[in-house]
Amino acid sequence: MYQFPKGFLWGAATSAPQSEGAALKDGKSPTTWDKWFEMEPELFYDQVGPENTSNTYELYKEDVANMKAMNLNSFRTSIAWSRLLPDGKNLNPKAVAFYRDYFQELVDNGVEPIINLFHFDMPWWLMEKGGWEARESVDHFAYYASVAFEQFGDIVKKWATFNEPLVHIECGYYGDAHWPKVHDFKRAIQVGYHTLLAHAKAVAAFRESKYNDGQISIILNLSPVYPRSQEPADLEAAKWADHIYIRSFLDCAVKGDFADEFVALLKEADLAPVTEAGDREIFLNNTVDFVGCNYYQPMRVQAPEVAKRPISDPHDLFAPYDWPEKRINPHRGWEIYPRGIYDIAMRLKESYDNIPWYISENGMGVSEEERFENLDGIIEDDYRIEFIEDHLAELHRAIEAGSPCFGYHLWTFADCWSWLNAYKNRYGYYRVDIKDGFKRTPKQSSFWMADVIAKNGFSR
Ligand code: BGP
Repeated sequence: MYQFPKGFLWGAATSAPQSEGAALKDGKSPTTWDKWFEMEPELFYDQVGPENTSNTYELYKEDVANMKAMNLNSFRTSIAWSRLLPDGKNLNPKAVAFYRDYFQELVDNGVEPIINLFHFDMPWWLMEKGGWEARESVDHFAYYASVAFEQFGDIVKKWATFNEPLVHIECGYYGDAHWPKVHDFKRAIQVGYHTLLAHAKAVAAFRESKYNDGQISIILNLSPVYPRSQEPADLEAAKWADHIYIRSFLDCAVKGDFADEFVALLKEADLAPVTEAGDREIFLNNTVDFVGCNYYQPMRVQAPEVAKRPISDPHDLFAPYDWPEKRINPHRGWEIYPRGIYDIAMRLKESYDNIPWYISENGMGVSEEERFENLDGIIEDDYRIEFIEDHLAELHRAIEAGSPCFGYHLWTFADCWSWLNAYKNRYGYYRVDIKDGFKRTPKQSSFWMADVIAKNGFSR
């Protein structure tokens, strides 16, 4: 029997831009996603855009009732910045009413809300001023954060500032999957620096807010790095992947500082960001109370074929190599490696001073999932149950070994829209039929998970 600690948080996660719909309704101003879809709809799978996400804006009460039926005791979503403050300054009363009602509904049904402030959804008005590249974004974000704490802090006691800021930077500043799709690692570093400063200033705003009796965190994609071999060149590549993808944000958010070695590398490579006097104190004085860890797959790293110094694109570290043990989810192309969850759990315990943390995302995306529908109209997602069991078993092992993990959230509760992939890959405990008024139907995994939660564990 895999028995989990008393009070363990069982839940699921989504985000405002991926689930709310109503992208331009009731005063919300456009984000980069809304504008990008307007400009290049053909880039989005089946040309389904952000206005068509799962309509939680209207259906949240039904979702919360379903969460209750599934025994979930926690749930993460985000606030849409451009809904709450459409022009960055003035409060949208309809947004306040919506979020207050949504969050209260969760609490009233025994589902603890964990509310995140930024999930890749940059307001367009701010993007036009340079987005995260412009230092002024930092103060705009800190203001937005202070308004959110003020408006919802009586209901919400667990907060996050950013979801996977590194993914946003990787895909938008040295990749093509997020706006503004530029390829410039130096600019990416500056964007990362401003994001971290915005995070730290939001933490400061939280500490100063009148409802500071809660806790605040950051949600990071933490994929453990495994070198191809113990050869010095592969170990060197793994070290830099680890600095860039794990330590840069984690060290700063938890310890309030960057690794000296990382700072030296950036300087040597002429990649160091522009900073201002006083920034260091802001980082040092505003560390998080807990960490959210999104874990999907590990990072397999090897030395680039041609050693490049300085690193101009970290993707060079992921040169294709067929790892013998690789098990791939054929739908999403991502590796399935449950052991990675144990390794990152122990790393958080050992290198981050026992910081409390939880799995804020883990999950398996499957395309054309209606293939697995049975005669009763239920999707038999045994592959998802197996995926969750395998990861929970490894997580349990880490908890037994002392890692202070307090929860497990699946991505996602009800199938949601996913950026350029739109509804291609489904992740939810609930199916959402986008052609039938976003109708929700439980999948097999939701019944299985309801039982796991009731027993606070499972046996296999
Ligand atoms: C994470 C994001 C989510 C979600 C998830 C699944 O990186 O935080 O927003 O999208 O991945 O990935 P995808 O939808 O790309 O398959």
